[in-house]
Amino acid sequence: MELCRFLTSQRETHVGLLTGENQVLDLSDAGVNNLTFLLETENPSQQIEALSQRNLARFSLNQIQLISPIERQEVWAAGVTYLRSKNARMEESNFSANAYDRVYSAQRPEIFFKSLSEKVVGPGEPVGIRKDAQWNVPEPELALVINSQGIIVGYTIGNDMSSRDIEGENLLYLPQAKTYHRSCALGPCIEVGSTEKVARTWTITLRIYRGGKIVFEGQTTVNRIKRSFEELVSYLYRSQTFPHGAVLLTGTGIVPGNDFTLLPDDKVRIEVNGIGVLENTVITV
Ligand code: DO4
Ligand code: MG
Repeated sequence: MELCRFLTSQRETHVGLLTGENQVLDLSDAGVNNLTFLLETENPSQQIEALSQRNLARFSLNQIQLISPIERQEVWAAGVTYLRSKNARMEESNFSANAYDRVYSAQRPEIFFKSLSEKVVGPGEPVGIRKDAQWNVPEPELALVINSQGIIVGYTIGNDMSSRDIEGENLLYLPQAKTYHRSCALGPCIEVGSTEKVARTWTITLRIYRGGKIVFEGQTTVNRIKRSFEELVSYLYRSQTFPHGAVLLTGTGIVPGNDFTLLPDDKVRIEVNGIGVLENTVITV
């Protein structure tokens, strides 16, 4: 079940359910104006299933605009959870190579703050590359959607945009490499009702287009994530509170070769076969 947020032609924000026929069932027609409220209920799948049986307004996708599927959730990110990420980062940084090597097998995972919800970019909106960075990449990641109790209630697609030269120069620059204007995209919807076992069968595919042609293509599977989702969430929620819930990006397993950098106007297309497609164009910020 794919929960989404969208703008109507009157620019009103509604909560919806994507249907298989390129349509959105308007859950706000049943009085649901808040997606977090649904995710905080005892059994979100059951609630959504009951709502989907009602005779509610429907829109076709070309009548509405999908927006970022979160409300007031903070966005955090786990790092170096795939072997590919550890190796790529050890290559980009002589200075910090040892840190990546150690955190990959350490008991405590790397978790860092990524974005406030109001700064998250939704489907179709531009993502940013920093004007003071020379080496920029998208990081296509499965994102866990977690309620205030620390329970995983859904999954979405995340793009953890990153400046490799800034991170590679010194690990203490990580917040500048990771958290800047338009550095986090989420969407197009939240898949509710899938277990971790199911999510681990999903494939993540990244395609980057330049002038209509593919300039990079890569694929990985969620099952290559070294740590369990429960383990990552338990560290995120330790000595911490999230009254509106949180989103946790689970790390990247796809890193383009060291000679690749994003350019303005590139199109980044991330597909997770259990969720959908998140597509954003790159601009300099
Ligand atoms: O250690 C730096 C960031 C790691 C990261 O974002 C990832 O592995 O996806
Ligand atoms: Mg990342």
